[in-house]
Amino acid sequence: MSIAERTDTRQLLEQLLAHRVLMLDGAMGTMIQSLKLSDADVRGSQFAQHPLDVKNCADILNLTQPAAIEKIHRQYLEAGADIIETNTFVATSIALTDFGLENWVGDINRAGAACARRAADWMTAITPDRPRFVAGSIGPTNRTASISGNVDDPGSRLVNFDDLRRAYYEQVAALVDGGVDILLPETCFDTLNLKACLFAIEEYFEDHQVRLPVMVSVTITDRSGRTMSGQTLEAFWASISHADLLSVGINCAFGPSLMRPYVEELARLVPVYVSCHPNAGLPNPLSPTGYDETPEQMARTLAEFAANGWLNIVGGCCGTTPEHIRAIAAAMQTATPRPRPRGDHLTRFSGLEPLTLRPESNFTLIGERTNVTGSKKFARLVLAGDYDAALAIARQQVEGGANILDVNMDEGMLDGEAAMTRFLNLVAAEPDICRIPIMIDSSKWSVIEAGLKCVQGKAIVNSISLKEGEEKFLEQARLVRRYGAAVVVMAFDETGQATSTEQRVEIAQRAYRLLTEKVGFPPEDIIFDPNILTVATGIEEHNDYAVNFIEAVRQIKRLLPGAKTSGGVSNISFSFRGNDTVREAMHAAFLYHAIKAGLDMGIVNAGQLTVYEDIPAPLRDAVEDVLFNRRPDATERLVALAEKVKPQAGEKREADLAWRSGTVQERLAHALVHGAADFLDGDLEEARGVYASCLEIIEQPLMAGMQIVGDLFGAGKMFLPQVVKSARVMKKAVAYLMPFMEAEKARAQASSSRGKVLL
Ligand code: THG
Repeated sequence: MSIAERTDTRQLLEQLLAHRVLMLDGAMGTMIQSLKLSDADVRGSQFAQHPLDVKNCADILNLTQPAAIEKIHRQYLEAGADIIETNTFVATSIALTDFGLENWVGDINRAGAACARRAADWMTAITPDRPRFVAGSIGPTNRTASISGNVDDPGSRLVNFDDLRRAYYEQVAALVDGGVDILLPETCFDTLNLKACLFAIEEYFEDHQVRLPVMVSVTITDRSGRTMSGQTLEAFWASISHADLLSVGINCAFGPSLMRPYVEELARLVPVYVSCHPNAGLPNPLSPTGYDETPEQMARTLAEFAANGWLNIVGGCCGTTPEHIRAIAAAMQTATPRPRPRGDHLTRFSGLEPLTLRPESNFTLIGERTNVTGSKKFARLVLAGDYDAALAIARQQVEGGANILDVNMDEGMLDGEAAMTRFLNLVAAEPDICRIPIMIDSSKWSVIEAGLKCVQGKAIVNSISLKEGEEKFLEQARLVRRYGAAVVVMAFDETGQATSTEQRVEIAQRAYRLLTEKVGFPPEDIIFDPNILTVATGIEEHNDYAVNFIEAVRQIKRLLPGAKTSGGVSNISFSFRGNDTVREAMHAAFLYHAIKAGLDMGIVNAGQLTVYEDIPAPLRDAVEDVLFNRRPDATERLVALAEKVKPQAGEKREADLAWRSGTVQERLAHALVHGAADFLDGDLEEARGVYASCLEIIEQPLMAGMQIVGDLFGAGKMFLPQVVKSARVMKKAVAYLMPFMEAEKARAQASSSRGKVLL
């Protein structure tokens, strides 16, 4: 087949997929085992003297027993397979090293592709109205890029992204050379391995000006529905949704029945075709195939999946035979293929878990403290190599409500690439941290790229810009896309940093056009940062910086559909370094107005956000005078006020306890709004003396407090993490009251039954 013909395969497949469920083949390994080949058969003459044991290397048979492999392919084609998979699951240099066959990658894959090609062409000649296809099977290798191979060092890796990328490139090149129609990375257990494979595939396509359809299949090894490397299915999809895929599916795992919820979820989730090729049930040593489901059982379950509208491509994995494929194919005769849904074009990021920005989503918080330029403490720890303590800062950002973690290692004394790699590999070993997506923050492209090679989730690159011209911008954007990340674009161009509203918006428009038209970047993966610059510096040109940012956000959101906006919030208040009271008031007020203008996300000190409503009125007015440049003496007045609210040097900020002098109702409301449980028990005890019953305490002061929380949240004056803290305090209060309520109930029952006796 010529390259042009192969490039048309996608179209042909899509036509077929529109009309019916296409059949994959079944297990290769199961069929090979049934041949009961001797060691000498496996080695053939070519490998008779090979120094290592190759008995368990099925892929060597492409060279030593090609007729046997071709025959298995024919059996599957006769059973009804439209697509057969090459016998090349192990054939990367990484996995073949176990057999000392790492130098045979090209031969094994070319021969594997040729066996399948001959079989498929033979069958297509018999049934010319029903073309058959060859999918090049690409396994996950036997190493994992997201998990340490050394229990004593969670940051170490036996394989990295570049090793995998190179190995996959070599395999892909040989498979395409050998004549496959489709590439099929399957049994993915670590999304970072898969991302390296997809990267290599794109690289190969670009180098050779060719494009083959790509099918991807993941395996769920965990009954909670996660991949081995810990991602949920939705997080997994976010990680690979950048790739130009024909289909996504699930294979291997525990057989069709236990796959049910995951196939259903995938069918709902992805706007590409869905495949499923399960094992023949659970392993069963007593069964001849080693698995416990009969062809009829499997066909029944898969027919039901198809009837539910979940399937486009179906076949079998471990333990399945041509009999299974025949039964499944018969069951698919009357099946209607799953209609391919339209994409929803929502912004999606992921760590182990997905983060989807929906129109109704709350403001997204990006934790700023894991930044060597933004936190002296973090810098000190990283420079000292105390990564455990550095990780604690990341954890504290997550616990403080960060939805995304910004990581920056730009410090002159550091090897930025090495520090980024080390830190992100350690983060990957902490499920409570790496459940959220990572924002890789650096002004050095090499550091960003080092970071991208460490994250299995869908990350965000922070940042690229037009500072060095269009060519560099486009080159970096293409790479960001190939790594599967979203991107922050700063409002810089060849002339420097944009400060006026017009400049900020114009640069965003120009970047948007370049990204969407020249790179094929989806708008929802673009995040514009129109520069949060410091105000109240005493320099007059700076006075409009905050207003200009807010206005630029408003216009970008209106003019550039789908794109998101973000900014580094703490920048705004650098003039008040050392005075956290004023800084936090500035951040809260700035955010309140910027979010109203459409700001989607912000880099903040998570856990250290003040509620807008809590800023004392005089301070809030002085801050807003500055932010909106409302009077010429705004800065002077804020500076004067700042002196009064400044915490004394060296003194730890005292918690303001003025609220303790309110009524018990006011105190309970305060505790709820601020998520403060320190005085809760005492206040509840006092309330028990004031209110008639515990139920009344819940129904009156506590519910009234939650009402305030709801109102503030509705008005955009509280963020979700703060509301969660409120809910926690509410739960604590109810738990405190519960035993008293039980006692009240018992008393009430006792008195009512006494009443009955008296009657
Ligand atoms: N846009 C984008 N990325 C960014 C920024 C931006 N990344 C970096 C920065 N700006 C956002 N992050 C921070 C982090 C910390 C602070 C400010 C911005 C900060 N730190 C204290 C200070 O410097 O006073 C440090 C105090 C301490 O050491 O504890 O204010 O705009 N895309």
